[in-house]
Order: sequence, then C-alpha cells, then structure tokens
Amino acid sequence: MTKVKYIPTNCRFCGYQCGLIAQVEQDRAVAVEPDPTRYPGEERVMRGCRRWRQAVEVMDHPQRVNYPLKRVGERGSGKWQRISWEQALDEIAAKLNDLKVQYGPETLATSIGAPHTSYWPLHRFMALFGSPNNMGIGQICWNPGILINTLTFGWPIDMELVPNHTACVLLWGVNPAESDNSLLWHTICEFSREGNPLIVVDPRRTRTAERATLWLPVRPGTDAYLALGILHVIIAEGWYDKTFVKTRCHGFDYLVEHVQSYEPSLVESITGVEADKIIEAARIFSQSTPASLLSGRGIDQLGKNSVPTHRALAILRAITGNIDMPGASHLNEMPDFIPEIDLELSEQFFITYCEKQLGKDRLVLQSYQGYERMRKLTAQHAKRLPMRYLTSAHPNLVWQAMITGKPYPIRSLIVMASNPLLTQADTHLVYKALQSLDLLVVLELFQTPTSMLADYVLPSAGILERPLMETKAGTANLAYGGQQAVHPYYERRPDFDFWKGLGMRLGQEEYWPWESFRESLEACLSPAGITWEEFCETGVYDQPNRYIKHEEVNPLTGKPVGFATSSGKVELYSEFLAELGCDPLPNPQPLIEISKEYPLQLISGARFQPYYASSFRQLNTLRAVHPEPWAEMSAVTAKKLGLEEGYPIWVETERGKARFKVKIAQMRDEVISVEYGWWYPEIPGAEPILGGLWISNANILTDGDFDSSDSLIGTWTYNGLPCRVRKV
Ligand SMILES: Nc1nc2c(c(=O)[nH]1)N[C@H]1C(S)=C(S)[C@@H](COP(=O)(O)OP(=O)(O)OC[C@H]3O[C@@H](n4cnc5c(=O)[nH]c(N)nc54)[C@H](O)[C@@H]3O)O[C@H]1N2
Ligand SMILES: Nc1nc2c(c(=O)[nH]1)N[C@H]1C(S)=C(S)[C@@H](COP(=O)(O)OP(=O)(O)OC[C@H]3O[C@@H](n4cnc5c(=O)[nH]c(N)nc54)[C@H](O)[C@@H]3O)O[C@H]1N2
Ligand code: SF4
Ligand SMILES: [Mo]
Repeated sequence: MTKVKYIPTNCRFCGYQCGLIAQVEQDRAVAVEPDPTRYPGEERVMRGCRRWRQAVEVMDHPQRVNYPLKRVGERGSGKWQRISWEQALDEIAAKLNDLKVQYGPETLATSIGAPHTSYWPLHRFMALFGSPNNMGIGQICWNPGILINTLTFGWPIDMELVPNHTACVLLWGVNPAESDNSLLWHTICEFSREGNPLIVVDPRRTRTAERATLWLPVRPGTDAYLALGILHVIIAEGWYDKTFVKTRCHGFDYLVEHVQSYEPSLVESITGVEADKIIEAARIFSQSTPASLLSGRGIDQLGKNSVPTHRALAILRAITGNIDMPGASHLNEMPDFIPEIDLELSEQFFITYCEKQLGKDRLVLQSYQGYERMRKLTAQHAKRLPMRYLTSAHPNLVWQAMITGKPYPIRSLIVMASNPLLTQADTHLVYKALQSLDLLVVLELFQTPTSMLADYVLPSAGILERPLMETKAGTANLAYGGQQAVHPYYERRPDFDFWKGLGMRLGQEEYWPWESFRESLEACLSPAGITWEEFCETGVYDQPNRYIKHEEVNPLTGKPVGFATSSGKVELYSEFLAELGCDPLPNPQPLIEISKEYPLQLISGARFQPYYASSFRQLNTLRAVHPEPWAEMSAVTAKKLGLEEGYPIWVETERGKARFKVKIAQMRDEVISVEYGWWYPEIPGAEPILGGLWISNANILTDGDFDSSDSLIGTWTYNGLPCRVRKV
C-alpha cells in the first residue's frame, strides 16, 4: 500500500503564499486543501480564490519547462535540444566570462518582475559579478510609494484597517477586489457592509468602487490636483489635526500658501470630480479618526505625476494625524532576521558598479546617489532600505543600450520570473532588444513569448516544489512562507540553485556558503531566534507592532525621537527635495494631452481575475472563466463610437495597435481601459507568432521613454495615454 502524507506547504500563485496542505504519495502531489491554521490564517481568502485549486494540474502541465533546453537553429525557431544542468551552467558561465572580458561586467543585464520568487540570489550574483543592470518594474510599482514616504516620514508605512476601530478608508487608484484577494480585501468588504465610510478614487466603477459610500471618478492622471483640492478644503475649514501639525510637522505655513489656489471649483474643472464630492471626501476623511489610506498602481503609473500625487497623499495622511496610529498606518521597522540589503551584498560591493548606472545623472532618487541621500535620512533611526530595487536600471535605457551599444554595449540578459515581452512598456522595442543579444537565458516555469526567443531556457521549481520565504524586501519585520511538499519534478530546480551554480563557476565560491536554498533561509532567520521548523509551523514570523514611535524618548537627548527626515519632523515641505533643487511641495505636472487624432484616454492594464499579469493563460480551467481580453468603456463612449458590447476593436496609440472586445462598464466617459498580459499559449510558439504576442498585448500601445519619464524615480506612464478606437 502506498503511504499517504499530508504536508503543510504554501500556494505560490500570488504573493500571499496562503497555507495549503498537500496530499503527497510517493513524492507526488495528488491533492491540495487550504490550511487555515497557517498564514494568513483565514479561510475566506482561499475560498474566494480560484487559483490554488490548479496547483496539482500545474505540476504536470504539458507546457511546463521540465529540462534545461538549448536553442538549435535560428533564434525563436522553437527548436530545442535537451541538455544537462551541468552543460547549461558551464556554457552560460563561459559565455558570460567572455563577454565580461570583452565589454566589462555591465554587459550583463537581468530582468525581474512582480515578487514571484526570491530575488536576492540574483541581486547577490549581480553585485559580485559587478553589473548595475538589473531591471524590474519598480519605477511603476512600489518604488514611488516607498521613496516618497521615506523622504516624508523617514521610512515606508503600511496602511491598517482594524475592525471596530478604523473610522474611514480611502482607496486611491487601487482595486483590491481584482488585485488582492487578501485578508485586507475581506476586511474592507466587512467594513463597508457595516455601513462605514469607504471612499474610492478611480476612473472606473470597479467592484471595489461599487462598495464605496463615495466614489470619485477622477480623470486619469489628474490625481495630484484632486489631492491638493482635498488638502485645500481641509486646511480652509480648519479640519486638520492641529496638535500633530504643530508639534510633528514641518513647513505647514508653506503648505497653506501652496494649496490656496486649489479651490474645489478649479479642481473640478481639471479632474472632472464635482466640487461637492471633493468637499465631502475632505470632510469625511479628516473628521473620521483613525482614517486609513491605501494607494495602488493607479497612481504609481502616472509618469511625472506619480511623485506629486504620492507627496500630496503623504501630506494628507500627516495633517490628519494618521501617521503611525493604530487603525490608520504603521511606520514599519527593520527586520529581526537578515534584511534583504545584507543578502544582496549590495552595500559591500556597490562601489564596483555604481559608476556604470545608466541615467544616473538625471535620476535624483532611483540611483545610487539617490540611495546614498536617502540612507543619510534612514540611518538616523538605524534603518536601511533595500538597495537593489531602489537603484534598479531604467528598462528603456537598457533596451536602448542593447540595440545601439550606447553608452556601452549590453550583450546578455538573464530573465527570471518575468515576461518582459508582455509586461515591459513598448513591446516593439523590447523585441528588437532581445533579438540583438549574444546571450539570452530565461528561468521559467512555462514557455512564454520571452523564453521562446532564448538561447537557454532553464526549468524552475515552482509551487509545492521549493521552500518559500518572502519579506517586504526588508522594509518591515515580517517574513512568511513555508516548506516544499515534494522534491522538484523532472529536472526543475529552485532559482537559487541557478545563481549559486553560476556564481561557483565565476569565482564567487566564498559568497555561496549554503548547500541549498533552504539552508540559506534558515541562516537568514537565525538572528530572529527562530528555526526553520518553527517558522514553517505557523508560516509567518512577525512581532506585535509598536505605534506612535515618534514620541518615544531618546535616552541620550531626553527628547522624542521624531522622524528620520532632514528636519526630524514629517516633511510637509520637503527640505530634502528643496536641497536637491526639486519641488519641495507637490506640483502637478502637465498631462500628456489628448489630440484630435488620439482623443481618448487609455488605462493600459487594470488588474482582473483570475489572471496575474501574463500568467495562467495556459490553464484551461481559468481560461474558461475569462477566455478573451476586454476593453472597457462607458455606454456613452461606446455609443459615440458606434460600438456595442462584444464588438472586436483595435485600440491604437502612437506606438501601435492591439485587439480587444468591447465591454460596457460604468466608468468615466472618454476613457478606455484595456486588460494587460494577454497572449495565447495555445497558438504555436515559434516566430513570427510567438504565442500570439502581437495580437492583444497592451504593451504594444505603451512607451517607457526615459527622457519623458519622471526625473526623480524614472516613472513612465501607463494610465491616461492618448488613444483612439476602431472597429476591426
Ligand atoms: N501595460 C502595463 N504593463 C504593466 C503593468 C500595467 O499595469 N500595465 N503593471 C506592471 C507591474 S505593476 C508588474 S509587477 C509587472 C508584472 O510583470 P511580470 O512579473 O513580468 O509578470 P508575469 O506575467 O506575472 O510574469 C511572471 C513570469 O514568471 C514566471 N514565474 C512564476 N514563478 C516563478 C518562479 O518561481 N521562478 C521563475 N523563474 N519564474 C516564475 C511565470 O511563469 C511568468 O511567466 O507588469 C508591469 N507591466
Ligand atoms: N488578478 C490580479 N491580481 C494582481 C495582479 C494581476 O496582474 N492580476 N498584479 C499584482 C501586482 S504586480 C500589483 S502591482 C498589484 C496592483 O494592484 P492595484 O493597484 O489594485 O492594480 P490596478 O488594477 O492596476 O490599478 C488599480 C486601479 O487604478 C485605476 N486607475 C487607472 N488610472 C488611474 C488614475 O489615473 N487615477 C486613479 N486614481 N486611478 C487610476 C484603475 O482603473 C484600477 O482600478 O496587483 C497584484 N495583484
Ligand atoms: S490568494 Fe489565491 S493565488 Fe494568492 S496565494 Fe492565496 S490561494 Fe494562492
Ligand atoms: Mo506590480
């Protein structure tokens, strides 16, 4: 009789890593069930999620990559030869060595995406190899909030929603109903069911906005005006927290003067949000204590307007006294375990590569100099941000360097857990860049349009096959994860093994002391005083939050510690930015104007279930739920364009065109919202089709141009792009 084991493990189809129990027979997973005893400890999360049920199907899916593959024939021809891991690693290491000798270490770039896997082994390898050219999506995901909150409050903050305590929730450019089937979303649902004030700022009446007591359908890209309008009302009415402003905020007088002109009527004319709704939002948010604010990609992807919007929202939190208050927000702490920055080794080695960072002379924050400046602030409270995400290369400059060889040649790329042909801006540019390379290596679970162009595709161990430990990149004292349920199937390996294997071949032996990924995680946890087994039991390491830390007394000075900023206070007026010659107060930047030719505004990538970016289109069960890509528009807009629900259309921008089906939705008029990440794994995977890459891919329509992106962080624009629509 075969022995059946039930192993506590985790889902890995999104960042939450919910607890699962895997039923395992002879080292094969045969079934999975939610494990509500482990993180996140909530049955509702998994009940509402379709993905985890596919865990067993994914293990043996016919399109999984199971063995190391080497390209034979032309790039993209779809002809592969199976080779051993040893051969793959030897050949890749040798080629990288040759390229390094010829062009310098900066000739190697890497590409990462959303947090699908542990990225620190890649960062560690790159630090030791000597290249600054890791690119990700930080400029339009995560970094704007992290950097702006740090320079305003001295460290990143998390929003908090505490049942029966939080009095108001404001969701700004975020749609957890589709993007975040987490405990937070279920708590928001309950909060709104109980009749509490929920304000949602979004051009679309999303499933999140449907629950709102007040929906502000802002014109895409004009959020900074709206936030300044709300600040204007709060200040004019005297609705701010006078004690907190007086004792803990810097530059209130400048702010008062700055927001004076943002009268609700003016703001209405720019944002399209009615003046009385602006006043109502200001009143509710400021008069409810504690009030909680969460923002999302809606404002992280506004090009030059992302920074002023984040700054205005940080100020809104501050003058209403919602900083480091239970039920409003928590100013995070450094981890007890080894923080990401030390795993990366980036501090130790950055001198060897920071000079080569592309675009460093323009980027005030998202650069090594920027990092150094921020570190001077956070060091006051003995904190260090992770370096590699916050200094990652601007993708547009990397693609250009591949194609033109300027300012120096980038001849090789290793792609891990990302699919840049679908998820980076300007697919034509990315395609041209990938085609130009001497070496393209892709670490993947599945064949994707990106991997189809590779020289080597290496099989990664995914869900159920590898240990997990995620942290908020070392910006908080929280880690979660657990053990693998089975050994990797076929010849798949954890991504860590690839980086270690390559490092061992390239002179990095002393920096890879751990036998396995699991051993490295164990070492990482040890300063926190917990073993790997203890960690796996609950699936989480965290500590009770401390609040109002700015009032704690420093025993050396006898004074409150305040905030780790230039002034020691919350910087409404940013001395830090002023010193760098940047706007110390939030100033909205000119919008990308629509024209006669492109009269509509495009949102290129709002989230939707059951997919995650370009992932999961190959899973039939999920595909049946959502078989085709939609372009949403209001009934008024559709009528004006002569369209009806279900019509196939081309959405066009200056960059190109992509095909979608019309879906009538409640949203602002004159706005089109297309789904992103669409390709067709069922279509043959060779050139020129590349899995249907060129049909409905939203990033054919976008542009990540460096010079027109924001000069602090390098944020480009995904929301509010001029576009037009044509019937197919
Ligand atoms: N137009 C537009 N573009 C956008 C956005 C937008 O809103 N609009 N959003 C941007 C944002 S915020 C993000 S985060 C990015 C997301 O961009 P990506 O992270 O590139 O998106 P995914 O499609 O999730 O690609 C992940 C790939 O990793 C593979 N994978 C999963 N787990 C593992 C693993 O453990 N190891 C390895 N080696 N591979 C694994 C999956 O099979 C999948 O092919 O897209 C960005 N692009
Ligand atoms: N199902 C699913 N879940 C995901 C992902 C996925 O691809 N699919 N991706 C994951 C990743 S990588 C991320 S970063 C998160 C993102 O999570 P969210 O931030 O929730 O993601 P989005 O849906 O892109 O954006 C939120 C909202 O911003 C609105 N918006 C667009 N333009 C504007 C604007 O100009 N102003 C304002 N105020 N709002 C605007 C959109 O209509 C959208 O409803 O989700 C994660 N979860
Ligand atoms: S929310 Fe769903 S997809 Fe994400 S980890 Fe949990 S079960 Fe998996
Ligand atoms: Mo993201």
